[in-house]
Amino acid sequence: MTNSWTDIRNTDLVVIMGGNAAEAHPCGFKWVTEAKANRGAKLIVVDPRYTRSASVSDLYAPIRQGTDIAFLLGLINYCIENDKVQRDYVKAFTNAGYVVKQGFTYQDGLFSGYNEAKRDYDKSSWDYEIGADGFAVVDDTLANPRCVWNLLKNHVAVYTPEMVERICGTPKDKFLKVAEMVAECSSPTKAMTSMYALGWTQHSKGSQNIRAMAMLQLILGNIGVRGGGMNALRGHSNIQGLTDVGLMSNLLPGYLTLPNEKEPDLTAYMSTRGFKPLRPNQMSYWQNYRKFFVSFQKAMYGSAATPENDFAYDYLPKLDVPGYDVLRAFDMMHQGKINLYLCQGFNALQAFPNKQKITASLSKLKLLVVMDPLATETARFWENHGAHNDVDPSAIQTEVIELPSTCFAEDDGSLTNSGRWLQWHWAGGTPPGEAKRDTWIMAQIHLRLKELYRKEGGAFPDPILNLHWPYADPGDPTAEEIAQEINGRALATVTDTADPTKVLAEAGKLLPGFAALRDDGSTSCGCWIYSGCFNEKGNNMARRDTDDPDETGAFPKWAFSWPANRRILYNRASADLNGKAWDPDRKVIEWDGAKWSGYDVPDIAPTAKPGEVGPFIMNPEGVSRLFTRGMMRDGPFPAHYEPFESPIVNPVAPNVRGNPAARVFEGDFRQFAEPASAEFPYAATSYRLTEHFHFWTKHVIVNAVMQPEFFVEISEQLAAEKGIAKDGWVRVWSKRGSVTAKAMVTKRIKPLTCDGKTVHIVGIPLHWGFTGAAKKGFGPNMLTPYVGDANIETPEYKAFLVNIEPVSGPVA
Ligand SMILES: Nc1nc2c(c(=O)[nH]1)N[C@H]1C(S)=C(S)[C@@H](COP(=O)(O)OP(=O)(O)OC[C@H]3O[C@@H](n4cnc5c(=O)[nH]c(N)nc54)[C@H](O)[C@@H]3O)O[C@H]1N2
Ligand SMILES: Nc1nc2c(c(=O)[nH]1)N[C@H]1C(S)=C(S)[C@@H](COP(=O)(O)OP(=O)(O)OC[C@H]3O[C@@H](n4cnc5c(=O)[nH]c(N)nc54)[C@H](O)[C@@H]3O)O[C@H]1N2
Ligand SMILES: [Mo]
Repeated sequence: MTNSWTDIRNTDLVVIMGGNAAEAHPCGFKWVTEAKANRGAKLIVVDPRYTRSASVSDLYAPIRQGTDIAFLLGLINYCIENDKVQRDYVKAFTNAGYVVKQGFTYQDGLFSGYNEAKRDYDKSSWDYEIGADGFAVVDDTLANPRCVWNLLKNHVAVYTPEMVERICGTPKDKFLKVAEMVAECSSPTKAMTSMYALGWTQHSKGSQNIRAMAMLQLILGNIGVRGGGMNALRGHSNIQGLTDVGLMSNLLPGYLTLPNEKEPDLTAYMSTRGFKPLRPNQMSYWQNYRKFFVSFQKAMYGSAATPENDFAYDYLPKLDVPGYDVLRAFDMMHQGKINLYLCQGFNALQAFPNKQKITASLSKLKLLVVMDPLATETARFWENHGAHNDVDPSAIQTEVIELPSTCFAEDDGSLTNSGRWLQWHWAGGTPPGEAKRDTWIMAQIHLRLKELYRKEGGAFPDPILNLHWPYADPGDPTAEEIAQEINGRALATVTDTADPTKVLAEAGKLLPGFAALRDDGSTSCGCWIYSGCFNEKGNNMARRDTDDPDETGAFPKWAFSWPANRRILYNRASADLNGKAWDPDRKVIEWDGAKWSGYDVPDIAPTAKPGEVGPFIMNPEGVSRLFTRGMMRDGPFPAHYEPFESPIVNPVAPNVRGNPAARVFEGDFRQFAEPASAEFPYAATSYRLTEHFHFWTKHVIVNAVMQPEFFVEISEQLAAEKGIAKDGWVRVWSKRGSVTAKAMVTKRIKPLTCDGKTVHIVGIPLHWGFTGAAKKGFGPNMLTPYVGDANIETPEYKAFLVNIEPVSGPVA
C-alpha cells in the first residue's frame, strides 16, 4: 500500500476492483465502513460476481474477468475528454510533459521493438529524448505531439464507453456512472482510494492492471494524499514481509536486485543501478544504492566482505534468466532439471496451476522436504485419489521428508501488514510434539551443511563457510537477534556526512535508521527499508501507542512503518508547488518556509525546497510516470490484451494472442484452448471464501462444517441452458483437467454480453483438497493454465476457459 489500512477512513470514494475485501479482508474492511460513516464516502465495486463487498456498495458494475485495462483506460479517456484532470498536479508531479524518443510506436496491439521469436521487446525506444545538457527534454506547455500526455491521449482514445461495453460486458450506463463518480475525485479536495488484490494480479498482464489504476490515480491527483493511493490488499500474513526482505528469486532485501551473469563485478553491477538524476536538482534516491548493497553484504558475510573482494560480490548467485519464479522452477522440475525441492510453508500441489503438471514435476524429484505444521497435499502428492489424482505411487521414486514446524502463533516475530507496518507478536502457544520453529530448522540445516563443507570441501564453499552467524546460540537464533541484524549496526563509529562532529551511531550500536548507512563497510544492515525497526530506542515494532494527533489515522507510535516510520508514501505530493496542502482538511506535511513538517515523516529531504525537488524521489526524474520508460517488460503504457484463454477475440488487437510478452513455456502452448473456443465456451475464475483460509482451515472441524464441500457457482441462465439443477452435480473441465463439484446456482452471477456474444461465467472457489476434515474436493488448479504475468510471473488463475455438464454424482 502507498497508504495504510487506517488511512482508508479518510477517503471520499472507495473503488474495490480486482479484489473482494469484505470476504478476504473482513477485518481491514472496517475502515471502509468508517469512511462511509464518518465522511459519507461512497463504495464502488467492479467484479465479475456480485460479491459480499458488492452487497454493501453504492454502485456495483459487472465486468468480464481479464478486461480491467480496457475499463481503466476507458476511465482515463473519460477524464481527459471531460476535463476531469487535476491539471496542476499532473503538470508538476508526473512525466506528462516529457518528450518521448522518436521511434516509439504502438500499432496493432504491439509496441515498438517486439521480437516474436523471443516473445520479448527491445525496449530502447521506450525512453525520453535526452537534451544536450544530459537531462530529459520536457515541454511544460504539453504542446509537443511526442510528449507523454499527447501519446497517452492517443493511446486511450480507442477505449470509448462503447468499446468498454464491447470488451468488458459492462453496460454503458453502468460504466458512465462509475466514470462520473471517479471523475469527481479530480478535485484537489476529493480523494479516491483503490483497493485491489488478486482480481488484478492473477492475470497474464497483472502488473499492467495495477499500472492502469496508478495512472488514473495520478491524473486525479490522488497519490501521496490522505484517503488516496494504491492500496494492495496483501494475502498471507506475512506476504508483504516476504517481498520486503527479498524472498523472490530475483531480489535481495529492500527491493535491491540480484546480479545477472553479465555483471561480473560490483562496478558492472552498480553501472545499471543507482541512477544519476534525469532532471536538474532531483534526488534520485537510488543513488544511495551502493550503501544499501554494501551494508547488506556486511550483514550476510561480516568480516569476509571487504573492499578488496568487492564486499564478497562473488558470493551472490548470478541470474541467467530474469528470475526463477515458481512457474519456471516447476517447469525445470518437469524437465528433470531439479533434484531437491525444499517446500517451506507452501502447499504447492494445491496452489499452483495445472495440477497434472505439478504432480508430474514433483514425481521427477529425488527429494522433497516439506516444512509445515499441517499434513499437506504436497507431502502426499504421490497418493492415488482416483480420477482426480490419478497417479501410480509405485512408479514414483521421490523421497519425501516431513519436518513438522510451528505456526506463527507459536513464535515470536514480526509480521508486516499490507500498510507496511511491522507489528511484533509474541508466541501464544507451545508447539506440540516434535514441531520446531522454522528458524531452528534452518539454523540446523545451515550448521550441518557448513560442517559438511568444512570436512569435504566442494566447488565453492566460501559463501557457506563465511556466512555471518552472530547468534548467542548458533543452533537457535532468536527473533530479536534476527530483527536487530535486519535493522543494522555501526561496525565503526558513524558520523554525519555534513557535520563530522555529530555522531549518528557509535561502533557496535544499532543504527538509528537507513540514513546512517555507509558504502565503505562501516555499517551492516540486512534490509535497508526496515532500518529503524529495532534501534537503540528499542523494538519499535512492539510499540502499541494509539495516539493519533489530528485524527489523521496515522497512529505514528503504533508499530513501525517502513520506510523510516512513514505512513503515506510520496506524501510530498499532498501539497502544491508552494508546499501548501492541496486540501487544507487533508493536510499531511507542509512547507513552513524553511522545512517540511506535519504529522507524517516527510517523503523528501526535510529542507528540499518545494519548487525544486520533485515528490517521487525514487525516480531519477523526481516525478511519477504515466509512461514507464524501460521498467515494464510488456509496454510503457498498459494495453488491453485478452487472457490467454478468452471467450472472444480481442476487438482492439485481433491478431495478438493474449499478452504478447506473457510468461509461457514452449511445452504448454498446446494446452491452451483457442480464443472464442467452441469446445470450451465458458469463462471461469477462482477465488476465496471468508469461511476458509486456503488449505489450512479444512483441518478445523468448525470451518469444515461451515463450508464442507467443493462447489462451483453458475448463473440461473446457464443452469437452465445446461439442465443443471440447484445443488446438483456437475463436471467442469478444461483443456488440462476435470473436476466434479456441487452446483451453486445463483443470481449473483449473470451472463455478460461481450462483442455481441453471451459470455457465461463459472466461479470456482479454492479451498478443498484431500487432507483435513472437509470433504474431498479437487479445486480450480486441476483446470488452470500454466501461464504467467509478463513482469512478475504470477499465474493466470483468474481467467480461463471451461466446459460444464450435469452429472449424476461425484466421480470417484
Ligand atoms: N477468508 C480468507 N481470507 C483470505 C484468504 C483466504 O484464503 N481466506 N487468502 C488471503 C490471500 S493469500 C490473498 S492473496 C487475499 C486475496 O484477496 P482477494 O483478491 O480479494 O481474493 P479472491 O477471492 O481471490 O479474488 C477477489 C475477487 O476478484 C474477482 N475477480 C476475478 N477476476 C477478476 C478480474 O479480472 N477483474 C476484476 N475486477 N475482478 C476479478 C473475483 O470474482 C473475486 O471476487 O486474500 C487473503 N485473505
Ligand atoms: N486457482 C487459484 N490458485 C491460487 C490462488 C487463486 O486465487 N486461485 N491464489 C494463490 C495465492 S494468492 C496464494 S497466497 C496461494 C496459497 O497457497 P499456499 O501458500 O501454498 O497455501 P496455504 O494453505 O496457505 O499454505 C501455507 C502452508 O504454510 C503452513 N504454515 C503456517 N505457518 C507456518 C510456519 O510458521 N512455518 C511453516 N513452515 N509453515 C507454516 C500452513 O500449514 C500451510 O500448509 O494459492 C495460490 N493459488
Ligand atoms: Mo495470496
